[in-house]
Amino acid sequence: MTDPRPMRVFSGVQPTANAHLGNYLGAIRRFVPLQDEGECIFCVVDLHAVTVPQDPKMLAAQTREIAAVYMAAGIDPARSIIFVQSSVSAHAELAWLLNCVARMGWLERMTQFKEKSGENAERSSVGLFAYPVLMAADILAYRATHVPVGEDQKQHLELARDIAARFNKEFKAEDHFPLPAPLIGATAARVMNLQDGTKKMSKSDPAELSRINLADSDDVIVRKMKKARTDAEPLPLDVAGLAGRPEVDNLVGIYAALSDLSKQAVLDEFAGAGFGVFKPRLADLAVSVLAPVREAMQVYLADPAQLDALLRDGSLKADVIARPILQQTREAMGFWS
Ligand code: AQP
Repeated sequence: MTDPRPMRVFSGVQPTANAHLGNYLGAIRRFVPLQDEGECIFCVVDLHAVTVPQDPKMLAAQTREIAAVYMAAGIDPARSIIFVQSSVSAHAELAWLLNCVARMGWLERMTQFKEKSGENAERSSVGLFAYPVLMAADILAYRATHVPVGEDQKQHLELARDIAARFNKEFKAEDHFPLPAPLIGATAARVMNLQDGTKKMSKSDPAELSRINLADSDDVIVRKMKKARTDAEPLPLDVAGLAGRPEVDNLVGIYAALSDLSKQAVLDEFAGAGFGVFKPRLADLAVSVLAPVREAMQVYLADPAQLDALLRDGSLKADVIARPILQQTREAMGFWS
């Protein structure tokens, strides 16, 4: 059945250091064309960032950096709402209400918590455990219908749907929260670590060579591509030949996403070639796509007062949408007001 509601898109990126190629291809770049399809709300999710330790001296700068990345990538603050999560209190308030709807067992199944907490689950913050409920609140505070994310967030999106459905049922408020649909890209949904194709590219990996940061200079991009791990075989004829070669599969996927081609189309061009040929072409392509984004980011970051004014304006607009939805949620739960 076609969803009768107008499309409202919500997504967020954490202001942890080093926004990278995975964030860009898996999420941020895909936000841009959605501006032609529906109302778009893009958030710098600083409340998520502090679920792991952040340097208080850096957090505000990192927040501005993600806002600059959004605009440098092509999100237009005149058409879309760009704002900082902690500046709209409905996120934290709704998260508490939804914490009382979500079940412990649901959260215990979240693989990202297991990965991020590792051996040390007992020492992790309660916030890291409850993070997916805050993410559900982020989305449901706007009754968003569509959420563009990388594949790593798919499980959290399913949880947001479960929380919405349980709320609607428990409080007999059918359709109070729409069930948000994930929008996961066909290519680069999971960009992998350049040194280990079995791990996703991540901001928190201590190895700089594992990722390409959006702030990297052209020379650094070229060097990281050159040093990306591969194997001794040439590129295969077809996609089936990428099986069991995760690093090669990843580089072909990155090339495909950067050039808006399928992996097969990339292989049609490079089948039989060695990495001495492929890597310089990939590096040139990455530089041609990422350099304009980096340069535009630098322009936005050079005027923090203007950036802050845009973010404040975005907060006001976001609050106008979220506040009544929070109020209706309180009423459905029977709170005094
Ligand atoms: N490797 C990736 N490939 C494709 N998409 C990715 N995303 C993240 N990594 C990849 C998508 O980027 C968006 C913003 O991510 P985030 O800032 O919320 O943080 P994350 O998913 O936790 O990303 P990181 O890099 O792994 O951060 P750390 O290391 O701090 O945990 C999301 O849509 C995400 O799917």
